[in-house]
Amino acid sequence: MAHSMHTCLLFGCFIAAGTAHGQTLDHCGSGFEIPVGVTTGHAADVDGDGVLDVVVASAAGTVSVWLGSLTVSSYSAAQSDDVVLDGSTTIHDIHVEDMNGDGHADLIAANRTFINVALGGGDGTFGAVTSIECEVCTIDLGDVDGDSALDLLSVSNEEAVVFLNDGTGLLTTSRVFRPSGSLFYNGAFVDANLDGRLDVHLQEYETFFFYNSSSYMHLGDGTGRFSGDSSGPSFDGFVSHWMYNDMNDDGVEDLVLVHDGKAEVWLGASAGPWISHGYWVGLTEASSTSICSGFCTSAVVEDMSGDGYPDLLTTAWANPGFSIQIAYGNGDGTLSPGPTMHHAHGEYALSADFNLDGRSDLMVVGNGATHIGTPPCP
Ligand SMILES: [Ca+2]
Ligand SMILES: [Ca+2]
Ligand SMILES: [Ca+2]
Ligand SMILES: [Ca+2]
Repeated sequence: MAHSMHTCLLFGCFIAAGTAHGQTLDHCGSGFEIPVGVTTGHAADVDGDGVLDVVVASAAGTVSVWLGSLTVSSYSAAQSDDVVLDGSTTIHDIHVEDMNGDGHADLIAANRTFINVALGGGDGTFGAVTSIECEVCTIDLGDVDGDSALDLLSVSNEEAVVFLNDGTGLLTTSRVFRPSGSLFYNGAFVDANLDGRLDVHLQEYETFFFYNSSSYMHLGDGTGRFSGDSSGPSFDGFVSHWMYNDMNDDGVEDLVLVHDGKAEVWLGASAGPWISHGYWVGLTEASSTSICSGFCTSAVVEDMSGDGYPDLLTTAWANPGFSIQIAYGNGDGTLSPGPTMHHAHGEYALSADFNLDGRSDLMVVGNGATHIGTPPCP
């Protein structure tokens, strides 16, 4: 196994106890509580000082921005009022990216009725909001037409749409995917055929066929248009998370998906043929690993152990609170069980280096608070 014996997470360390993944908690109970956060959040440097800041979904469907300090001793609200979005419903997806090319981080957030874009002032404040109507859409961002402006993929129960960014952060409709009778639940940008143009891999949940999930690959032509679909891999049950990341360090993006208490990794091929008899054959299943013991409320792929291979961080409902579970990537498309933590919050979790010590820390969001640092002692 490629993991270091001392896998440092949070503001403390998990110290290996005999086995490569047998970590026990060495240090616990410190970190910061931010008194807001309900469903999801994001960590990004929004004021350009080199320290990660925190953007979280507040109650009442607003977004709250908290600035980290260079001393990493506290977080302060960036503005007195939260960012108010169109559609005052639960926010389930937050991204922070530069949408208008001015070098300042902008906010992209989806709630149950709208995708909102708020341009950043570079100081942690976010200004006027523009929005697109979209019912419970999940989001991915990427430049599909080569103009350097990030375009947006939204996937809802009814359709998948790519919106082109006009360069100012305004999104206009480009291409609607809507095969008849389909229910799309997940999608991601990926350059699946390695031609330098982003493609779209959609996952569809079919209740009619015994809760089977199938997938479709749509190849991009580099202008914002996509060719007809090829059937890709199918999965049993409901896929809750659908992500592309290079899991085996070969420079080709691989598919990581979570469904029914399992995480599957499908490795992307480094050369064609991509399509055979109408089927997408550029993905090969590498592993299936138990995770979440039920439904994952969140799943992110990050290198948490510092070995250069992406790991999987998930949260799941426990009673009470949430369980937070790590599965370590072994660099070949397989995952090995890592530590499981318990936390009162934890509807959503991500890892990032908040205190600039070069080690991954944890941020958990849920139950009205955001915790950054070490989880409570077990
Ligand atoms: Ca910007
Ligand atoms: Ca673009
Ligand atoms: Ca492509
Ligand atoms: Ca790969």
